[in-house]
Amino acid sequence: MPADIPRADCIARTRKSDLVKHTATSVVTIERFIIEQERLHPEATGELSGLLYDLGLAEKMIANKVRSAGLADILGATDLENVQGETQQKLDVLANEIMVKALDHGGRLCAMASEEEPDIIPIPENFRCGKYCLLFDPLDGSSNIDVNVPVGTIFSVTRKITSGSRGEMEDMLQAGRKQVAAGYVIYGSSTMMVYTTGQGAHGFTLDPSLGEFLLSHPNIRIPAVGRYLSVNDSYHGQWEPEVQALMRYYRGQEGGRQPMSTRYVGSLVADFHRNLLGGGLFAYPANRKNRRGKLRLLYEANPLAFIVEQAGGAATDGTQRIMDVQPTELHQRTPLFIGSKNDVDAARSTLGKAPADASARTAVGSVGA
Ligand code: AHM
Ligand code: MG
Repeated sequence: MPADIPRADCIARTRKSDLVKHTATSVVTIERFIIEQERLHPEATGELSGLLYDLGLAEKMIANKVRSAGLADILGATDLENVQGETQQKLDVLANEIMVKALDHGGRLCAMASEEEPDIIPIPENFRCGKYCLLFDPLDGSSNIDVNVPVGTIFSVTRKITSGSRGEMEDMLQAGRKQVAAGYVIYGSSTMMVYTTGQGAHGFTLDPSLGEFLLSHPNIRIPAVGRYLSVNDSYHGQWEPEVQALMRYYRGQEGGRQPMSTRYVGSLVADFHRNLLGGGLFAYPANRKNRRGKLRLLYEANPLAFIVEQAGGAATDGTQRIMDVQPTELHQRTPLFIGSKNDVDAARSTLGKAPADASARTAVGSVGA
């Protein structure tokens, strides 16, 4: 077995029947996995698979840039132009450009939207339009780059619903439950991609020697009760009393819950990824200054909600399942409580009434209960 390939028997929270069958002469690449999943749908045209490959390429390109970020700064310090004579750009702008250029010409998309751009990104007139829409945050947590903390890319794919030849705003403003695929990449100590097309959430680790994402975490399942609480406590004084009470519950100060351990990287992808694998809750509540919180519904909350639900978890804004929220604006913000199901249910039963996911039947862990 090549040294960098994760060993199947080391993978946590994977059922025995899902163990990855990498051998010295055969590996499960993301491409092979996508093809095998596509075979389960005889009606599939291959367009979504093609889109997922293109995303994988864009993400490998971004991973390269992120890895040399410190170096680029050193080189850039003496001369703010790169070798091609272009002005050096901030990494989040670069990541945005990489995504757009990798995905605008494949004939699979009708339009894109990015956290980095104010309006819809049209497909250039000289390229064919496809049936999917792509929404993304090209480099989440980019304020952490200077201190070498993991950052990530998050993406969401929906179907075109308008009848015109190009994508329109209506195509972008679809509720999260309409997503056909979603994923994220974490540029951490290794680069990992986790994605779903609605048939479970699966993780792939980039093998740098092969330049390929290899299946390392099939069928991820998030524990129902979390170990970790990820929240920025500095907003405590600005939270409503119900949110303050909810945090006391998570910390075991009231309501009889086993106290959670606080872990907050300040990079959503990194916090979410840890909680997905180990069990936990990420919370970015509304506060008195930001009545809708900070995170973006379309680029951050929806795709991560799709993944977490596929892994057995849940996501709510406090009153509504995230994937049921009808977006009205491209850059709409939302409060977010996402992760282990029982802990998300506690947020819902404390802050609102509606179930956090379609299958939620029981109100678990209401504060003070
Ligand atoms: P960004 O998309 O501009 O990077 O902002 C989102 C980031 C998340 O990654 C992170 O969870 C959050 O902002 C941190 O915000 P705060 O510093 O208010 O805790
Ligand atoms: Mg972001």
